[in-house]
Amino acid sequence: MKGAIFDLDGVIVDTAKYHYLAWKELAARLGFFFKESDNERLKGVSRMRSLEILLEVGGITASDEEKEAMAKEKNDRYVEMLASLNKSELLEGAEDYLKKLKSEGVLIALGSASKNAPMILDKLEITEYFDAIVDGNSVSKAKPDPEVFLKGAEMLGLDPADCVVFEDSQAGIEAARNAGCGVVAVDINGVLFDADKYVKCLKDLL
Ligand code: B16
Ligand code: MG
Repeated sequence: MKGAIFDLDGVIVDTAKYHYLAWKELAARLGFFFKESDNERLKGVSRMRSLEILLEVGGITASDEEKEAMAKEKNDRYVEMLASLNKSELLEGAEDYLKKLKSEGVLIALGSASKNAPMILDKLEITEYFDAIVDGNSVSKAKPDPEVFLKGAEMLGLDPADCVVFEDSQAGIEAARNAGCGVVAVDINGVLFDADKYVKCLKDLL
């Protein structure tokens, strides 16, 4: 491993709980209850695609303009909820593992679908560990398309085959495979497959 490419939500921090609360509020305003089990379908998925899934669950149709407004409403609320996000919410072992890789000379990139990723890294005070950041602002094709990880490897100046991706979503694992990277699944619930290695959290790698 010359390069390590990390997904954000579910690997470094659990932002999924805030995504869920913000989507649930939007659903309530639209007149339906959005279940936590349905929220599983939104993990690793882009903001717009997440909204489409939510509307499908609620049986609601909306114009593109209305969808833009709804996505903004949800994101404004989500960002508000992240106002007090800090280091204490880093998942177990995340910072120590980043430190370990740095000390071993491994290059580090972020490969996330989130457009809020740079702000989240700043709040967690871990931006300094990253040699490259690929997020929802810089990719056009969602996982399982390999774009996010190919770009990450390219920004690190490495061959994808020399990079290992750390992912908590099945679409992300497939994206890593499609990119030709190695892949470690961060799999709390034991539901992921097709990875090279499985851990519950990054602490297991220390
Ligand atoms: P945003 P990841 C993903 O992060 C989340 O898992 C997913 O639930 C979210 O919809 C997506 O980011 C977009 O996030 O609305 O902040 O742009 O797992 O790819 O780090
Ligand atoms: Mg994730």
